[in-house]
Amino acid sequence: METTLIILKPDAVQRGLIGSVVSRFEQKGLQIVGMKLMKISGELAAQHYKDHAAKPFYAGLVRFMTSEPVVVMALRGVAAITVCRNLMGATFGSKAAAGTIRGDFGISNSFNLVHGSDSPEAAAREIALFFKEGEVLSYTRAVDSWVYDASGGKIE
Ligand code: IDP
Ligand code: MG
Repeated sequence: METTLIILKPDAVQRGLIGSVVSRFEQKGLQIVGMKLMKISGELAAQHYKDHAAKPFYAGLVRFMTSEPVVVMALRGVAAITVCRNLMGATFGSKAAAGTIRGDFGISNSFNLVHGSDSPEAAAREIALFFKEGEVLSYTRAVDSWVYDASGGKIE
């Protein structure tokens, strides 16, 4: 099992797409283990996007991400990092495949609805940035016995 950080960006919140986007992840079988509505500070945005600091779009990205509230989620599941990136689609809405979140709900390069960690190291770092100790929960869902096949003694 992996846990990844997902952010529903200000455009998703402003456009009333929180439910639709969260549903994509839930319907896939991912478990929500952390979730909150928050406004990202300039300092937090800078830490989160530190690898992009030299990019030409960096200033606009930080302005966008700190402009209005976001929903941050920690999602857990088998291969959750790759699964979420696949559900999200390519970075630019105009290029993202139909059927993905970005492909179905957006067309912009920068206002692309959702952030997802891109590696296990990034996921651990980003979860620690956005969630305090105790805010990411472990719990059992009754439905997990139908989301995963555990009949053979291991999760498949
Ligand atoms: P990702 O979100 O698909 O991992 P990254 O390359 O990590 O894409 O870029 C982070 C975010 O910066 C993107 O989600 C998007 O909001 C924004 N961004 C990336 N490239 C551009 C660009 O060329 N123009 C404007 N915004 C961009
Ligand atoms: Mg990225």
